Amino acid sequence: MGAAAQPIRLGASSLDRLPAPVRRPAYDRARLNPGILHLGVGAFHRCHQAEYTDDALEAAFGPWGIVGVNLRAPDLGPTLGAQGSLYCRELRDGSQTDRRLIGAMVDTISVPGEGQPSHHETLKRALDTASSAAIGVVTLTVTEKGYCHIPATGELDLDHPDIRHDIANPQAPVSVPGFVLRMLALRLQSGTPLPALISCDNVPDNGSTLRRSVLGLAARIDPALHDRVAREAQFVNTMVDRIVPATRPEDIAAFALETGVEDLGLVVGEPFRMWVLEDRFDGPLPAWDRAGALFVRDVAPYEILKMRVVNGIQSNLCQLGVLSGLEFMSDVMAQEGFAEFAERIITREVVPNLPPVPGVDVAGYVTETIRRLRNPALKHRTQQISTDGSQKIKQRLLEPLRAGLRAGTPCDGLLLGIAGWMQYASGRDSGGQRIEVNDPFAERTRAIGTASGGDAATLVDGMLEIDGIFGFDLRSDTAIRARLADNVAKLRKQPALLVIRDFLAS
Ligand code: CS2
Repeated sequence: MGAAAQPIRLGASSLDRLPAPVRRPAYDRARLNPGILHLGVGAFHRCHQAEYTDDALEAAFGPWGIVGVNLRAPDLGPTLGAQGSLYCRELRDGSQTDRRLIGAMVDTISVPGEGQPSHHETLKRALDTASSAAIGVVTLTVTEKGYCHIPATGELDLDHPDIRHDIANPQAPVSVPGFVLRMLALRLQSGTPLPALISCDNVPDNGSTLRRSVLGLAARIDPALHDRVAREAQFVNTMVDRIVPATRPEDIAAFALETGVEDLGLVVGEPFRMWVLEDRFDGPLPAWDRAGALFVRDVAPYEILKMRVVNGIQSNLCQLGVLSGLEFMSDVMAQEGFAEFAERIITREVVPNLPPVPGVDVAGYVTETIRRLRNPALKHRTQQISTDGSQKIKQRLLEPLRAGLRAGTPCDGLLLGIAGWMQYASGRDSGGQRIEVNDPFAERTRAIGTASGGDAATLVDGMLEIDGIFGFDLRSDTAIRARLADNVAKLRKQPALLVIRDFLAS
């Protein structure tokens, strides 16, 4: 192949064209049978649980191939489907790159939206697979909003259009809780053992939240089914961690240029990874423990640590980054002031109120987190992290704030991050220019922004009235309202970077 030759598409027949430094699975993929069904095949799953599963298969081979199911876009057909479910993951740290072919995924099913051709057949295929005895594990990364819960309370949102749909049509669900419930119903009907239900989203008590959503729906559909699911289904809480930005066309192009192979399923992440699972499922699981996953009795301390430190910094700074016109998280962290601000909030405002985390040196964890977020090779868009902020800020910013208020520790940096979210969610940057807000609450928050007519206190009051995000406590705290309004006013007067520098100087 000459230098200008077209790259060949990744797939089973082109594997010998992948250059040797791209590591391949050490097990025989031809012998791999499906055993895991994963809901929500995005970049994160492919770079996290699928890699752990590949490691587990190498350590102790078993029937743990992954069938990836998407109930929402993207359609995996043109990417993974056309590649026999093969793809590579690339880890980047500064100038270091490590590439590996992941073999654990064996099939994908993408269900087109309701009303689209083949919706019914594909949904049936997904449900048949999910309820077959071969599948012993169901993992999920469906994003926070996939649970259809009310962020402030964790309860199923019965007004959610997809939930309303599934109450009326339980046999043809469109929501994630509806799909899981239908799968459980089919298994219970046919006497097929129930799989482990393992949520891998950044949702507080993710497994329990899934359980609440599934049971909330079951209660509306069939009380007897509700009782059986409540008694028999095992929902596992987990903490997951690895930064995996959305893959960009530039990443795919660079991979093709350097390897001669085009991989439309490529994912790019950081070397760091962590997975902590609640040790509560009594059936067989892949040997994820041999891949470094930790099985513990109580995941909560790990989850709180991760959500308040790693995600806490991301969600504090991403909106301030968008307001400052900074595209990537690493650009934000490279600006003088931002990284120091992050470290200061975490050490003074968050760490003092964390529960003890067994086996983790929290100070070292914070230093490592700052290093990870500075990694210039990761192109993690501030807009991507800001997406669905309404579903994220409770666990990342509001809970640490509440803990700080209870303990009497400082919380000025947290308040600045929350004010940043409010300004961002209003749909205008500091200079009054329109910004894109991609969030289930966007219509409401933009309307609050417009109605406030530029008055910071009115904006803050309007936002705090959204009890689905903020609950009821903060709106009655006049001091907090005033401090938030002061921060919003500052963010409107000057660039976020200057506000942060003032903060650091104070
Ligand atoms: C990010 C996370 O977009 C986001 O919400 O905060 O995806 C984050 O990168 C991961 O949780 C890191 O483990």
